[in-house]
Amino acid sequence: MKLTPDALTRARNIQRPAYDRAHVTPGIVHLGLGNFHRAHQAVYVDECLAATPDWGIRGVSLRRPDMRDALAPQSGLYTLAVRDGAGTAARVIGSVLEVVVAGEGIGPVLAAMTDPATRIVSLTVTEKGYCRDGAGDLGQAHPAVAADLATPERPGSVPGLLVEALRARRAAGAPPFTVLSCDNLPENGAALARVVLQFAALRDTELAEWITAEVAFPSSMVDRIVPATTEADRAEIAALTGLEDAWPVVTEPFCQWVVEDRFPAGRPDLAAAGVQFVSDVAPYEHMKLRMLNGAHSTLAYLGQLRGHETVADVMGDAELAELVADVMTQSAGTLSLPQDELSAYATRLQDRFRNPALHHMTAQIAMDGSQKLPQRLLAPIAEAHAAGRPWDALATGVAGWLRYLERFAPEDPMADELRLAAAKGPDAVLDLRAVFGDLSDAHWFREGVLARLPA
Ligand code: CS2
Repeated sequence: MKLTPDALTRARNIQRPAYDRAHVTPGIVHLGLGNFHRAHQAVYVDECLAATPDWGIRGVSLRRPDMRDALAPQSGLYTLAVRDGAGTAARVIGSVLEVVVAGEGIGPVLAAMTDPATRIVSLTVTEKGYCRDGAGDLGQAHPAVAADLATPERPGSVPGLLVEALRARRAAGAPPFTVLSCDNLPENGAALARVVLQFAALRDTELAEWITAEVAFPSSMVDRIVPATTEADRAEIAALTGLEDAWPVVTEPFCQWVVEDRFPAGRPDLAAAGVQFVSDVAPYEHMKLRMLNGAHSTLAYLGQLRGHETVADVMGDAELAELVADVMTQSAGTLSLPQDELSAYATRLQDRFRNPALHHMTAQIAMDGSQKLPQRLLAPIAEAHAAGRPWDALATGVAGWLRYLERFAPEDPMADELRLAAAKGPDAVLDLRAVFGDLSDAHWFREGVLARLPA
């Protein structure tokens, strides 16, 4: 039986939406409708729809049609399978109402974003979607940005798309939406505002001023480990529920969302669904990016080099498990939160990494290293060094990346440059200022990293 609203009524072992989907109307447009969004923000929104049904989600796939093709015959429904050593709990999420594909024509995407009912545009477009240069400014040489500056009414980049939608809303006299970044970047709201405002200023300075004055870009820290879905997942979930889902999503029990409470256009009651609203997200973002993601990147590269397929496999390698713990301790040393809280966080993270049922692939985390390393490992290295604290475990992670680049073909927006540099040797990779910034010139840094290159 294929998953459809009708079939759902006959399924077993499954939790169903606690509201009537017929009454749900869209209030959010989400850019980058991938597995992460479906296991995270869409679940929190699902919790809110019984009380406030006017916050349904219209999802946007930026390029590929495969998510739309999977979800459209299911009326947007999909299975969330939460897995740990004790088993799998299945739940059907109903908050995604439809999916549109930007690559097939930007018209429907802009129509959704300019609909006055849309009060939040949220994003999971990954680090590279922000089109930043090494200093965090809009990369004007970025091909998608250059194309959008030439034909701004048909945008293909994320900054171009947000600016065009905001321009159209302003022209129509409609209030703006709130722009909610859910990507793994420090101060992600401010990072996004910066590229959006720079793009807007290149188009029209008055528009840039209006965006500065009227549009809120709250920051948020998102956390849930979400592996890519496999054929084995599809089969296991069909066997459990009796429903064939074209694209279920598997995740861990842990889930966290810390959000800066700045939503002038309103928001669903996400606090009731467990979201933490705070005035400053930065301490949480730094903690998560350095302790979780920094350890993740380290174990991904070292794990790949030793032939470990999954995060749990790496945690079963005593030497690497110790390195992971050291990365967490050394990055915790750079953070301002109480150290006992941070050590409890580290213990919990290591338990999450050991989840035997998740099959989180090291190859998945190894992607896009050039975009990830600066905030995950390089910033804490610079700070630890300046404070005279240890940073050798963090340097081992960077060294792991250098070795990985020599032996694997990286999936990375800088793949060509990385391949060329890696062919010349690790020193040439360390010369890439777009990744390393001023650390490229720091003798202590180069020496510390090169001394830790794995065999
Ligand atoms: C991972 C993250 O792929 C990666 O780079 O480090 O996706 C990680 O699983 C999430 O940030 C966890 O919240």
